[in-house]
Amino acid sequence: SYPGLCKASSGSPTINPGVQVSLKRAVAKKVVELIKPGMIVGLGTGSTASLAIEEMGKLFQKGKLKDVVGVGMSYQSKVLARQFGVKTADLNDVNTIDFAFDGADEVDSSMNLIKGGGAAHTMTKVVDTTAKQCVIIVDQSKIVLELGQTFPVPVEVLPQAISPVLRRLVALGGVPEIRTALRKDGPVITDHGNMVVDVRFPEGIKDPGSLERDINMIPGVLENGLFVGVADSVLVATQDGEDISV
Ligand code: ABF
Repeated sequence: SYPGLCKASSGSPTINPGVQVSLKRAVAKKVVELIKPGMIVGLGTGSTASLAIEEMGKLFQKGKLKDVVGVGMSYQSKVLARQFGVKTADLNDVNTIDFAFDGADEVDSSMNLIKGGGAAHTMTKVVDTTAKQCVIIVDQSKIVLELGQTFPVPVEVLPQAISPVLRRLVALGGVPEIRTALRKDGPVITDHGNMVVDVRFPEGIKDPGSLERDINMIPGVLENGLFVGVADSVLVATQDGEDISV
């Protein structure tokens, strides 16, 4: 259960798009308050994390966030950081990540996540798991009773291995579909040159941890979008204005 929070829904909750944007903005403002001077900060990707990068930029301009450095988790977050004036470094040039914020596609009551709607889950998992503290920022529409109810599990796959990987995903009980670009005439290609397969599990995802491991054991799979035990806290913006940590 979610104390004081919206009820978890068993389907896709409807939320007015205008309201949703203001909820994302609210939770983005909240998370940047947690950033302390001198921190190396993992910069998440997606529309909610982008708003947080924008809010960081405003604080930089005011001379706050002294000696803070951001590490982008995707091209999108790197470009935005530069655009908003957030100082950046590459992951390989820092010794640690003190704090990371990131969005998610689904969150369950144990703070397990599905991520990867933006096809960036491989690097986000690297940065989120490297961070000493990983805070997920979402609006209430992302809260679910069980992972996989509204969103498939994204899997990044080496293009040369796509056929055997699809067969192995079916053997795990999945219904895989190669993600195509908006124009539907080609596959989505990740920042790393790979394909993304979205996998639905009609029988449900009863044990996200073992499914996460089983998918990653398939040769040719780079990483999947189940994030089990990665989030240290989740900030949820709700329509009644409360920000609640799950
Ligand atoms: C990234 O952005 C992804 O892991 C997730 O797919 C997505 C969430 O985006 P948004 O905040 O736009 O809903 O964090």
